[in-house]
Amino acid sequence: MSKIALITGVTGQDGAYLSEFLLKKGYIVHGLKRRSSLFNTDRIDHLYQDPHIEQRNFILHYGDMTDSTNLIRLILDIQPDEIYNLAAMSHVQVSFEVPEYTGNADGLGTLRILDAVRLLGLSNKTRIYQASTSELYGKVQEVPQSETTPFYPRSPYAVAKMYAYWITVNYREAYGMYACNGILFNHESPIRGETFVTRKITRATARIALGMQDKFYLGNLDAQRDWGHAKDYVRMMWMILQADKAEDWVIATGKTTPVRDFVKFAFAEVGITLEFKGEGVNEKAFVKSCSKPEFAVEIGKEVLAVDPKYFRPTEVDLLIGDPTKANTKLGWTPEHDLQSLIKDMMQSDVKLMQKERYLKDGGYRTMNYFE
Ligand code: NDP
Ligand code: GDR
Repeated sequence: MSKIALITGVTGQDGAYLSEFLLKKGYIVHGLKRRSSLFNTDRIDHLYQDPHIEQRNFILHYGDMTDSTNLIRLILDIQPDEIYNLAAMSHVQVSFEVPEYTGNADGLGTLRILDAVRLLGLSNKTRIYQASTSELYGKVQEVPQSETTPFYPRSPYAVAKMYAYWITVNYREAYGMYACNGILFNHESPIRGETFVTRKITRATARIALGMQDKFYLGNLDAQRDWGHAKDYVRMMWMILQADKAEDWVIATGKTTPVRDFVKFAFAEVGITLEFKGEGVNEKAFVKSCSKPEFAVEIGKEVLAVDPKYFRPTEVDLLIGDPTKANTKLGWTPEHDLQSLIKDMMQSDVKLMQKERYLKDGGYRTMNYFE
């Protein structure tokens, strides 16, 4: 018998990679997607199966983390062996703009899943993975951060995720449910959302290298993050739910890098060396040299400036995780490092931008219905 999984947030970066991973393992995968006025399934379109096929193993349902009755009905119908609760308003800066919604979807949404499983009498059957985050650590208390490091959340997003973390622990302790937190540090990929810093950098770098854009703007270049590859991290989500005992786990690479260096490494992938000048809001990056003729950018050109609008009211300065527990108890080791992650993202974004340029040059790019 195939195992049945329900993934909330199936249309997101992790939802897409996890769907692929579980399908390859022979699971029947159900995904929760939101209704939107435009298609929002780009990342999982290659997995789509016609609803007229009888024996489908990838099935999508409309739903929302703010809608309890919808979640109860779906869990009742699906009777999942495993739930991966990945759905969230996941952008830290945006959470300052929509704090109440973030609390509802990211915090109470987790409670809705846990309580649905309990109310439906599935506590002994359904294992639950909660997408917890290194943002819980927030203001630096100790480094590296491990399962025992105290939390100090620094955004409405992190505060909502803190509720989700503790309600998961509480349902495990109160009702004996198999419910786990994966405290995942930043993980990226070619399908990372375009407004997260890594993807913003790789997209802009590709466009600048191809002569499609002059410069771009970032916020805090000093922030340091422990960046891994999403493919490695979704494998870990599954491993967490296969462990004998429900526990909480830190997943990280154990290395940290400033945003500024990520920029340097991304440009290096297209043969461009950058020089940074100035400090704080006046910091800028210029092209120092260019070794790949196909990406010839003028020497001395300004390609990056700081825009304070991307600064956060409260910032998380330094994240570096200690994955010792996952390494030793679950045998997890990542296949990617930062360099291979950046290479993967850059190759993908260069290809994507080359396609975009080709369509634009051919006059096919404009999709303005009002022209
Ligand atoms: P994404 O932003 O790429 O995906 C989020 C998903 O949640 C999307 O499918 C989105 O739908 C869905 N969603 C948002 N709000 C709701 C809602 N109210 N109801 C139902 N679905 C909703 O995030 P990632 O894939 O990067 O992250 C997955 C999870 O892991 C998130 O919970 C995130 O907070 C957490 N996390 C991520 C880390 C990372 O570095 N990527 C690190 C640690 C934790 P739609 O496509 O329609 O917007
Ligand atoms: P983060 O990721 O907040 O760590 O949350 P993000 O990529 O948004 O920011 C990382 C760091 O880069 C700095 N930064 C910028 N960030 C963005 N988005 N845009 C900019 O222009 C920019 N310039 C500098 C930020 O200030 C920050 O310090 C991600 C999300 O996936 C969360 O859902 C997840 O929980 C955490 O990772 C772990």
